[in-house]
Amino acid sequence: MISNEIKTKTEEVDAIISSYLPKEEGLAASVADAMNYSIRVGGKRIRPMLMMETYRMFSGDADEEALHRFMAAIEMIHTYSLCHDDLPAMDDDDMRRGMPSTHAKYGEAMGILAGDALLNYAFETCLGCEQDSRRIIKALRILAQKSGIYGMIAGQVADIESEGMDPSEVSLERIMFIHENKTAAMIESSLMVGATLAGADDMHVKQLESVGSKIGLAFQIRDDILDVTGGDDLGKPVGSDERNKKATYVSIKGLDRAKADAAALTKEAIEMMRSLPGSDSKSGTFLIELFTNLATRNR
Ligand code: GRG
Repeated sequence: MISNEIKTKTEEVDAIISSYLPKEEGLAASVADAMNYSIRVGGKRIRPMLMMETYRMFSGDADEEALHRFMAAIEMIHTYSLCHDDLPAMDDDDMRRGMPSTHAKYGEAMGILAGDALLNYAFETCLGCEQDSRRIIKALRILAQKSGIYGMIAGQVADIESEGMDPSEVSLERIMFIHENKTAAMIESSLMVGATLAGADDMHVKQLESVGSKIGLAFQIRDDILDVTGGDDLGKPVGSDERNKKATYVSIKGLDRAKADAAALTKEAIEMMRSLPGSDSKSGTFLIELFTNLATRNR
């Protein structure tokens, strides 16, 4: 059953991430503590899991050191974005992953610094790799671009700027831009970095970018749906988008259409995956099942 496989792989991913976390010692002990809390407090570990399985689908060689470092790095970048998103200047959320958010536990200054430190430490972790290859440079470029101002940050900026708008004036096009950048860019990056480290050719990496875009969009639509319908153990309050008068994919298109669109995007992504080498391998099969699971998840 996929849920058992996900559980086993989450434990594997957790062990890998843990092995790259900073030591809580010396002058930076307090920030390292806040960084480690933010990561260890929970999370589905979807991005490193997607990276690991894509790497294996493309038959990455046995030396997985680079892969492990990039897996830890993508979770650090994702976690930094959550730390900063929860700050009073942004979403001002006191709960994240079912526990006090970083700024709620450590104070605002440390919430900012832990996020900054996680972002920097992500790249330090990748650059600590023994190997020094072209694949690593390419993977670093993808990771930096997809999390930067032409990726995740662009989505966050557009989202913040929408807050001052009347929700009825926020177009679907704008919502799609936000989702494509804020959410899908990091999912794209996970698949693209996994394949790049395994030595996949550029054409296949490009195809994975489209797969990630569709899966990322479906993942975010599901997030918007769960904000309305609730789910199991979400770790955050339900109905926050409506309370904050936030236009979402669901508020524009309605619940039924949103569900149908998430299913259609997932189907398209799966069809695209099936045309890639290794898609019938163990990892390819797992990824295809995971895509469906993500678009129908309850947390
Ligand atoms: C502050 C630069 C900056 C960016 C923030 C990621 C983000 C951008 C904001 C968080 C809020 C949000 C709903 C983002 C959309 C992406 C998303 C669904 C994030 C949550 O990802 P999950 O469900 O979280 O994988 P876990 O906790 O499981 O890791």
